[in-house]
Order: sequence, then C-alpha cells, then structure tokens
Amino acid sequence: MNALNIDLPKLEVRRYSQLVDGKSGEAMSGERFERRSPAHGVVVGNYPLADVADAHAAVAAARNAFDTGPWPRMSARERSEILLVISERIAGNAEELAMMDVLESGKPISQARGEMAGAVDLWRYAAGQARSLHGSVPAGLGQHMLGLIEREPVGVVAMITPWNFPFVILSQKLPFALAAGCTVALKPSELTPGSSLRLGEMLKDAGLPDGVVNIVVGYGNTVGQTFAEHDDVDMISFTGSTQVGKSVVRAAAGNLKKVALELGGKNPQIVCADADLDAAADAAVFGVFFNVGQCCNSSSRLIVERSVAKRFEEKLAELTARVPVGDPLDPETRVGAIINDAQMEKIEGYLKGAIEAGANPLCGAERIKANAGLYYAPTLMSGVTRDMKIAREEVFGPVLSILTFETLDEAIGIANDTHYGLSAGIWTSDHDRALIAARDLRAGTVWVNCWMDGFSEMPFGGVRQSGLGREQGAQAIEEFTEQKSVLFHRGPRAGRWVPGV
Ligand code: TXE
Repeated sequence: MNALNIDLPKLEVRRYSQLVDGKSGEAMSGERFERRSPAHGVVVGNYPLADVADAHAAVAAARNAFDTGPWPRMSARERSEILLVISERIAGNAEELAMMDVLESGKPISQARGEMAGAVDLWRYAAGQARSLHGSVPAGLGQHMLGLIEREPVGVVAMITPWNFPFVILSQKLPFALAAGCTVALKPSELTPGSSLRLGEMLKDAGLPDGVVNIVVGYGNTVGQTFAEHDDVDMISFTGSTQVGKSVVRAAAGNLKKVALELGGKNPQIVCADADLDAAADAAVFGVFFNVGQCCNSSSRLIVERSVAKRFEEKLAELTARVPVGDPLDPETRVGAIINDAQMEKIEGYLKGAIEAGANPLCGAERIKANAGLYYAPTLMSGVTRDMKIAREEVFGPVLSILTFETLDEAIGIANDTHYGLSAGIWTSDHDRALIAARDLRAGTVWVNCWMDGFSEMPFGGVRQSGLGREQGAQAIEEFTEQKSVLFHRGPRAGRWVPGV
C-alpha cells in the first residue's frame, strides 16, 4: 500500500480503446500491448497497438471530417461551446486523468494534479480564442478595391506527443487546432497513452462530431512516420526530441506540409552575486529536478558568478538533500521515477562521461532502490566546463551541470553556446543586467528572477534547434490557420489590359 491507499498488485489493469471516425475499438491487427509503471514495476494499462493501416484510417477519417463534415463549417460560437463542455469534462475527471499519467510516467501525483489544472485552463483559453479569431481589411487599397484577409483552418493536423507531460502537451495543441476548425489524427507516446485515449471518450460525450479527433497508439517509426509522410495531412505538430523532429521535417517535405516543432533544450540559469541567493537556489533545484529533469524546460545548466559559486553550491547541496524522492503516489514526493531503462542508461552514460572528463559529483550520481521502480538520485555536478558533453547535450534526467563566470558577457556567451534555444533565465537585483540578459539570451522564453512560470497567455516555443513555431499565447490559434486574401473590385473595370479594346 502507499499514501493514497492504492493496492498496486491488485490494481485492475485498464483496457483502453483507440478512436477512429467516432468508433472506439481495437487496432486492425487486433494486437495489444501493455505498460508497466516505471515507479512500481506493475502493469497499469493495456492498449490496442496501432500500425500503419490504423494511421491511414485515422488520417482518412480526419480528412473526410474536414472536407465534408460539420466541424470546420460551424460557427465559432458552436465550436467554442463544445470546447467549454470538454474543459468541464476534463475538470470533472481530473483526478482519474492525473492518476493515469502518474502510473504510466512515474511523475508525482501532486504535480500531475497541477498539470490537469493547467490543461483545463488551456482548453478554456482556446474556447475563447475560437471566438476572437478574425481576419482584417486593409484600409488603403484605393476606392475600387475591397480586400478581405480571411483566416481559414489549415485542414487535417497530425499530432505526435511525448511521454513527459502527456496531457498538458496535448492540451497545448489540440484545443487550439479544434478552435480553428481543424480535424486531427493524434498519436500519443506509446509509453503514456492512457490519458489521451480517455480524453477520446470525453470528446465523444461532449458532442464532438465523428472523425474530428482520431487517436491511435503505435510506435514512432510506424504510426508517427506515416503521419509525417502522409499526403492527406496538411500540418504536423510534433513535440519530442530534436533528432526525431528533424526526421519529421524530412518526412513532411513530401507534400510540404506545415510543420510545428517543440523540441529539446539545454536551458541555462545565470546566477549573479547580487541576486537573492536563497530564492535562486530554490529555483535552481526546482528547475532541474522537476519531473526528474525529464522536461524540455529543465534548467540543466547553472552558470554562477565565481565570487559566490562555492557558497551557492553549498546551498544547492543542502536543498537537494531535502528533496523528497520516491513513490509518486505519496503526495509529499517531489521527484518520482525515470520513464524507462533506456532513459536511465542514457543518464548514467552522461554522468560517466562527465566524471571521466573531470567534473565532480557533489551529490547523487547513483540509482536509488525503491518500490521495484526506476529511481535516480538528484545529482549536482560541479566543475563542469562548456566543452563537456554534459554541458551541451540534453541529459533529460535529474542532473545539474554547474559552471562559473566572471562577467555578464561571459555568462551570456556560455548560456548561448549550444544548438538549443528553448528557455533561459537570470537571477540578479540589477535591472540593467536583467534587461541586457533578456535581450541577449537566445531563447524563446527568458525568466528573470523566476523559473518555469507559465501562463496560457504567454507564447511557448524555441529558437534554433529547439523548435519551430509557438504554442499558447494570443496567436496560438493562428498557428492552425492559413490566411486567404480575397479581393473584391468595386464599380466598372477601369481600363483594359489588351490594348485597343
Ligand atoms: O523521444 P522521441 P524519446 C528528448 C529527451 C529524451 C529523448 C528521447 O532528450 O531523452 O528525446 O526520448 C514519436 N516519426 N525528449 O525517445 O523519440 C514517439 O513515438 C514520427 C524531449 O521518447 O522524440 C513519441 O510519440 N514520430 C521532449 C514522440 O515521437 C516519432 C520530450 C517523442 O519521441 C518517430 C520527449 C518518427 N520517426 C523526449 N520516432 C521535449 N521536448 O519535451 C519517435 N516518434
């Protein structure tokens, strides 16, 4: 038993269905697969295993719903009302959805509950955007011309989502695409498909027409690749690794579909000597150990002013020792399990390489045995230099690389010395330094004296190899639209092109 009194060995393994053209059912092959909780080692879900044929069926249903169905033709008000009903269903079933994400991903229950609240807000925000989306009319085209710039849904959107924030990442995409009038073929990660499939049931109940959202779960190289290549898909929205993001771009070139990518990061926090060091230390520990560091926004690099580096490392070590690690079903837990063996081996590989290269673990750097699950101790690595792999590549684990600097220019240089550009931050009480850093850090988001605060109103996405396009924010719906220019001539045609007529 655990803090929530869930008897895991006796847990009834939930059997999920896929959703294609409004019908819940099995994959065409009839095959199924299972997922074990990485935190407990027991089977927690059983899912239909979709293959290429299911991916084609999902796209065909979305295509038909877009080309002939009511959804893109409804008024914004009607679409918005359905999105609001869905948001209420999500809110009403938040605990069940949170538990699905916890059991499949190993993330702490307190965090998963927060993610569901964030997801509800995104659905509500998108419902509002459905009604505020508008085109424009340029005022200066002359007395004979009326120009209308319309916004139309882009069409069929394929979505591919990862395992680290299964429901929130889906909610950063799906409600905005629906608000615009698009139809969707969705492939959640094969490691965490439960909450997405459960959402499929809610969509039907909320009155979403058949075929508007189709959900199939399969592997990246079958279902994912089929979506990315498919000629009937007008746009692909992908969140995952930079490496797979690049392969999605290559596959999407076949029909030049629109591509939106939210990829990895190697996000730096700069800590200046004049900062509130206690606040910065707490944010540094939160920034890297949140979601066990399996987070595109993980602040995996800390760049500390040399004069306070020693003192700051001591503060970090003290705080890290107090972080509750273990069973994600315990509401006090802050750090849960690693997603799978492959990820665990990846983390261990990076640490081995860093130690060989001369970095020094201040704490952690080992597995923790608990609950028959996969746990890794929060790890602080001191003496990291900017050329080390651990300072440049995404570890995606609870590992903080600590580097030092003398001048702000040097700090910004180190911060920008990566192929990524998702997020960055600075801790300082000097407004000038903060403003210079906010200007010069190459990232989609810069946090000043805070970390990872997010709002539906604020756009999210990366520059360089961290992605293409933005999710959330006032323009989120526009990502799922195309502009159309319509020109109306007023009055008799002036002059003729053909001479002499
Ligand atoms: O990601 P993948 P993985 C990073 C992180 C992590 C690494 C590997 O560094 O260690 O990626 O994680 C689908 N065509 N991030 O292997 O493979 C796949 O099924 C189309 C960062 O899980 O990118 C899943 O649904 N789709 C990231 C999704 O892509 C393919 C979140 C993500 O899987 C595909 C996750 C293909 N050829 C990992 N191959 C973030 N930005 O937060 C796989 N997929």
